[in-house]
Amino acid sequence: MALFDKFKGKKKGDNGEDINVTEISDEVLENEEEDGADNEEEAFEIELSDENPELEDEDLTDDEDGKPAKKGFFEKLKKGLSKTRANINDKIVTLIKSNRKLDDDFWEELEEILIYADVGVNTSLNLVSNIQKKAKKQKLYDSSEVMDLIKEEVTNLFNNYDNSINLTSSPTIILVVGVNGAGKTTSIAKMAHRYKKENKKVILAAGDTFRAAAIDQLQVWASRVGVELIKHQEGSDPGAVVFDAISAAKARKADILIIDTAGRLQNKTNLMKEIGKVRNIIERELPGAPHEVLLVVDATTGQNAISQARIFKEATSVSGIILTKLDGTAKGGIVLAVAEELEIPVKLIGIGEGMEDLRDFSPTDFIEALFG
Ligand SMILES: Nc1nc2c(ncn2[C@@H]2O[C@H](COP(=O)(O)OP(=O)(O)OP(=O)(O)O)[C@@H](O)[C@H]2O)c(=O)[nH]1
Ligand SMILES: [Mg+2]
Repeated sequence: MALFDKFKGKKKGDNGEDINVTEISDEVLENEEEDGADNEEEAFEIELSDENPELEDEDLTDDEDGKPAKKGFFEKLKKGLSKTRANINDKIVTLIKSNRKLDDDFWEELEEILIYADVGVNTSLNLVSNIQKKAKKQKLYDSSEVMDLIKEEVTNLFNNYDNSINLTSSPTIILVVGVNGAGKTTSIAKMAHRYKKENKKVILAAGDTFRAAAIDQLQVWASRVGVELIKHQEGSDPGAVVFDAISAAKARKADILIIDTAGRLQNKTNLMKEIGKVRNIIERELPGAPHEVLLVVDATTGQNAISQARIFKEATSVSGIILTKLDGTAKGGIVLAVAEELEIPVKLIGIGEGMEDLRDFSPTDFIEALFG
């Protein structure tokens, strides 16, 4: 069956066709295995988590200005985070109900809940220590009073960051990087879909030339979303693709150029070198660009997501994180660990496979959906 025909099911596209992200990716991932590339270093072997649920049909309708309808918008976020909510909020509520007093056991158990939800050891210990100090200062003795402090401290974790995507330049160049399977290509499709609906002229660049299937996958998305794709053949130089894409973006007065990159090469060193090369070409061709370097990390990989991010951060400066698949994990506490331990703002979060399921990361909404 042609790749294009495999779309079905969940969400109507611009032309009324259905869009389903999973099926295309499965085929592409199978093709990838056939392609070989089996000698990458271990840190870059990412198994797609089988924690990912079969997602149900969703009922998101759009209003006239193309933004997802307000009704249900927050509910969808809450639903996307429901596993994490059950793992963090519900457990804290139970702890509060069973431990009336703020004794050592209470603080230890709170630490355990956070660590278990992948908030990260350091972040969890710091959070609890700060909450404990404040509780003491405010002379709180009853555990029921502690929830507000938890929300306050979690909010503080995000205070130093600007979570918005910088779209002020024209064209804005967004370079998207991350290991294989993290969700780069589908996140790019979701971004393109959204910006197009906001009446922006979007161009995509198929910078993952390592696999023919990667180019095909992005082509399918570009056609579905209705944006132009600049691509070369499999095995061609990604730098040349990027060069052409920037020329096209300038010539066509595009608002946004989003560049896909390989997540899988022969090894990590090659991958980092390639990202560096692509970045140099962007800088040379458009001073001030790239305006965003977004690192896509899969929330279901837990603490591994943090180590991957560190490696990318060393190789190239990263301006923001796209944290995908939060719907597929109970350990969405990773959002807090990313903020605290990487010092890179989370800018977008993936909470499902539908086209509207890539959201701006709003700390307030996130905390409300988690603890509200
Ligand atoms: N449930 C869920 N699945 C997601 C989300 N984001 C991406 N995915 C799925 O993750 C899988 C991999 O996504 P891709 O976009 O192909 O990943 P990639 O980083 O481009 O992978 P490579 O091209 O191999 O480097 C696909 O099945 C996507 O549908 C999300 O937020 N939630
Ligand atoms: Mg891809």
